[in-house]
Amino acid sequence: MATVATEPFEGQKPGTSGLRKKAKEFRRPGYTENFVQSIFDAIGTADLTQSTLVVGGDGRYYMRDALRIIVQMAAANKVGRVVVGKNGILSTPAVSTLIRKRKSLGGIILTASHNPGGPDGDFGIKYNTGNGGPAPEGITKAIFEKTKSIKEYRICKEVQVRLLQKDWIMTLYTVKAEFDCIGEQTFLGGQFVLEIVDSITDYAALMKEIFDFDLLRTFLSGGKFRILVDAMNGVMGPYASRIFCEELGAPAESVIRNVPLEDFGGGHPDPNLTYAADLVAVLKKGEHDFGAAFDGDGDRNMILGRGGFFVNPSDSLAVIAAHNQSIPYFKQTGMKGMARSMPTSGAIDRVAKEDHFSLYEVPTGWKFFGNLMDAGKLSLCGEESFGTGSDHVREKDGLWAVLAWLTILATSKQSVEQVVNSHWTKYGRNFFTRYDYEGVESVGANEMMEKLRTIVANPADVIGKEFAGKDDNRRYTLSACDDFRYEDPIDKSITEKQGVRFIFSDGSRIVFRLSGTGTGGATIRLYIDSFESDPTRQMEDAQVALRPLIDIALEISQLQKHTGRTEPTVIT
Ligand code: G16
Repeated sequence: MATVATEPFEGQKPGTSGLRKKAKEFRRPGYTENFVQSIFDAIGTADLTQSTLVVGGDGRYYMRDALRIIVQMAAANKVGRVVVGKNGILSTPAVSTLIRKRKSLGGIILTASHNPGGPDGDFGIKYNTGNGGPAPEGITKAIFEKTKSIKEYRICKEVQVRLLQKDWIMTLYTVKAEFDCIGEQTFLGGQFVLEIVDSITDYAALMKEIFDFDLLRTFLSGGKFRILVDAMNGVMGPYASRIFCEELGAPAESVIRNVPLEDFGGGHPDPNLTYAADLVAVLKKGEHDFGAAFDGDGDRNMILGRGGFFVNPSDSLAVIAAHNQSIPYFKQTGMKGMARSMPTSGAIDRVAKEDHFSLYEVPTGWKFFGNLMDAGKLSLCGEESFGTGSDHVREKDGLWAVLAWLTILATSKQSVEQVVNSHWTKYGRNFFTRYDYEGVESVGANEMMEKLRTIVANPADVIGKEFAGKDDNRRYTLSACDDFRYEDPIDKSITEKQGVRFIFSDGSRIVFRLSGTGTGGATIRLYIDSFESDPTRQMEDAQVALRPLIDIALEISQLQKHTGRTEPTVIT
């Protein structure tokens, strides 16, 4: 057991979802150790000997080393038991499942989610609390404070972790009878237990409680309804193969890129139209009825229909909300309430209003849903950033979203496109788009945000002003603007500066914020949401329908002047 002297590293500040940096940064001697010790120091519980900590990640480069360090530091910090997925592999929703099932103190997730991996890619460490969800702001702030004054960390190198073999990922996924290292190993005279569990079993069991697997098996087996699921060489390959193919009978070729790779095969494991373009291209051939993709750690999802019909994540959430009673879990537990992040379109608001459910609007970040769920006020929520989930865990859950969609398709007997079109006919359509400008110089991006904040700080100067796009005669009158501020309805904590909003008299919204998950420069996100009740215009392309508001957003922000960018990196 050693206490090692150290000095603080600058900038160990958790962002939207944990600390994300280049893997190279985490590999600096002491960098990972400092952050992990700061987590233990911030937890502040004097006696951890009766506590369980769950640790796992998406298999990206550096995960094995980080896992070894965390296990050895947990032992040195007197944690009683650490539960690890086999060879470290656990999807983010699977970590949440295990934390809750084991009534753990919390968990540490090793992922940078949708960010690229490999030696030049990104890595991340996130602490989740005992409810299974990402640590709330109060705790992440406390962790950051500890990183600024850390003087020593504790590590116990006697704890040798046997699961770290050469070719560790291949060993896990190519050997069939692979559970030989599953079980408990005891160290330090019985004071520390390392328990290796199958990465999938508990998660799959939870899915079986939520959904009607008999219904889904009849729907998928025999390949009558053809699905294609792209795991993007992230953590989800084994989960998707086990659940869609082994459990539900879809043909083995229904899951592609299903081997987790340290560098995601050189790809960008972000399920959107740009980074999952290959899947979209295959769906366009019209040979499949349904397509889906997951991100690196399995909490995000993208839904496609026959011919590559794209379901915007905000619409996906609203559709699941409208069909919630076709999902056995919601039938049993009741729909306690719905929520979305602020930039997410108002599509779900219309379902909540029409069907009389409470609707909450929180800042970007899954951590903001946790308190509402714990208080029994929230069952279903989602974000425009391809995140959808429910209170079955405290993370967004990509595979859950796909099973929800398959349930809707199996019960409604409609195609994806028909389900979405009928939804728009009933509730109206919220056109939505997001423009991402990735890797922008931080100086220009910050300048732009400051200018926007100055505008909204003096609303009287702009409210009532009329705006129009370049080539369009539609006029939009500004009715409100602000920098989104959130008061948590449960613990009353305040979170400020969560996105600059311009709201027009017809309800259309333009929102600007900087991403809190990137690692290189800044990423500007521009979100546009506009409701269309006229059925003759609802089938229009979102980019065409929103063109005037996009022009207005670029004009108000002077984005090109501040960043030099004429085009976004990703359009959703
Ligand atoms: C994380 C959070 C999400 C958030 C997303 C994007 O997702 O869990 O709640 O919407 O980041 O955040 P930003 O716009 O700040 O980049 P993930 O999948 O990256 O963990």
